[in-house]
Amino acid sequence: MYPTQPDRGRSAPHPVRWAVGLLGVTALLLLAACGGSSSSASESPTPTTVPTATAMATATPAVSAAATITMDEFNFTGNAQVTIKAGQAVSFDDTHGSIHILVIGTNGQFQAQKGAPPELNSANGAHVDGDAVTITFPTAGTYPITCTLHPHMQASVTVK
Ligand SMILES: [Cu+2]
Repeated sequence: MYPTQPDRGRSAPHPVRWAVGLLGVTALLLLAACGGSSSSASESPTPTTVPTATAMATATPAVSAAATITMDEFNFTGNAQVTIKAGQAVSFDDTHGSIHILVIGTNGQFQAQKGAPPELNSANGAHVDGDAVTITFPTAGTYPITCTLHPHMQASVTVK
């Protein structure tokens, strides 16, 4: 019957509202799906890297160095004159596996200096034995550093 025609005309906006409603629901479902998939992904056990002996040996030290002074068997190599800020640390790094005994001073002779790090401000010195020793410099100053085993080795750390 034709009398229903006007009714359909008036109800014309409804399909539009339905479409909008469906879009909204679809968007919500997509959001829910995304949230669900991401949360399940994070819950799924992901294989973590098993720490190897090498990784543990090279683990980051508690104090990270602001500068690195490298050494070989008998010498400082590269830049042995570094400048850091008070409270920062220097890594004394021997990649060749040699032994050095680092002290404040020159020509292999320890000479105490006020404000120097205690590790270096002692005749016993800081022992580098095929590794890297990180030393914090708390006080501003210029600190000459020598090696008692190799008296010609001379480095300098300036702390601003
Ligand atoms: Cu040395």
